[in-house]
Amino acid sequence: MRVEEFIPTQQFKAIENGTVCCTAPSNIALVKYWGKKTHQIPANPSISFTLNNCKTTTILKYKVKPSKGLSFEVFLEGKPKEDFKPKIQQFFERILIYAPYLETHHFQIETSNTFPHSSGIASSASGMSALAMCLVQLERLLYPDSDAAFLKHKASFLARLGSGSACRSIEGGLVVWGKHKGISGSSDLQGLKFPSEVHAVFQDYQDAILLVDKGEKQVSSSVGHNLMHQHPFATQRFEQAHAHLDQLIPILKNGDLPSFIKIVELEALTLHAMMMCSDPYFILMKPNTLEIINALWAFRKASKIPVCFTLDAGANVHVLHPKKYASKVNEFISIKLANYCQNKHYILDSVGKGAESIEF
Ligand code: 2P0
Repeated sequence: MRVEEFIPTQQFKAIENGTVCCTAPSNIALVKYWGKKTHQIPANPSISFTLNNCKTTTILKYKVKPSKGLSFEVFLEGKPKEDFKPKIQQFFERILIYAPYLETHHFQIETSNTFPHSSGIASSASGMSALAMCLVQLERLLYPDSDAAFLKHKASFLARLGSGSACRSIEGGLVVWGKHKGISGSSDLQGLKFPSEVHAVFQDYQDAILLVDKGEKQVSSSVGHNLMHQHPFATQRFEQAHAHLDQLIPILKNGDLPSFIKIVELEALTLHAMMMCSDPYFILMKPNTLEIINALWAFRKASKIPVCFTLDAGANVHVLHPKKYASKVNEFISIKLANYCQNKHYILDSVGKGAESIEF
């Protein structure tokens, strides 16, 4: 789709006030998005598993107002959340051309997460995708002729402008974002449900999220993305991401887990290697991140269970494994790996279905 197709051409219906509600999950990238061009265009394609349990629910209340301009309030778990406002203001400004009704209504945004806000789990992916889903639900009412499939594309398109990785949280299962020559329909503008055949083992893959550090990150993802502009290894990295996606396509079809593990772990370590050799350099892993990785490698070697790790832009470790090994892996986590987590906290998650609207 082209950008222009997301700009409404008709006048929207007048609706005085109302409420919509949506829920959207977080996602975990297998091939990472790290580096972007202007207008939230990724420097390379990425692919992720949509999660099931780590979710944001957003209630959006809207009311027509007499004068034009952006006007909104934000609440997290029922309390006013002033520090969320700048990011939402920027989001609304970016999408105003695609959502002109933002200027004619006052909005009350009430959001809550199934995971603790300070857990280090990317709440921007689930938060921005839940908000984008709410906006297209409103759009469905304001433009009653809108097509449901178009609105799903638009939710992902809008979510990307809030936070890049959020565009991968609208659809379920495996989602690709960014143009890739081997994936028909892939686009820099929005996420696409991975269109090729996926082996049964990946349909219900498990992700145990080990909460190594729940504190605020020292370097935000936005700063990290920007550091890829002058990065000495940027070109090679972006080429590597394309190559990894090429290699993953047959692996996702045939369920070749050793090859899957090699790419996923290499992607995680490359992401952090990029951070460690940017200017300025920084480290988001903590000593316990490495303790977990080493313990996991020893467990995999001894048990022959095809379990692997990936990392987000933080110290937490995502332990990925097929469902049939969940009880053995979870036992290992509770006995051994939980000791490396802050307050022994971890979250058991799995591949989920994506964002949904909820009758309110
Ligand atoms: C990803 N991350 O693919 C990568 C891997 C973190 C590490 O996308 O600036 O919050 O809002 O577009 O999406 C985190 O970056 O950045 C991210 P913005 P975002 O999931």
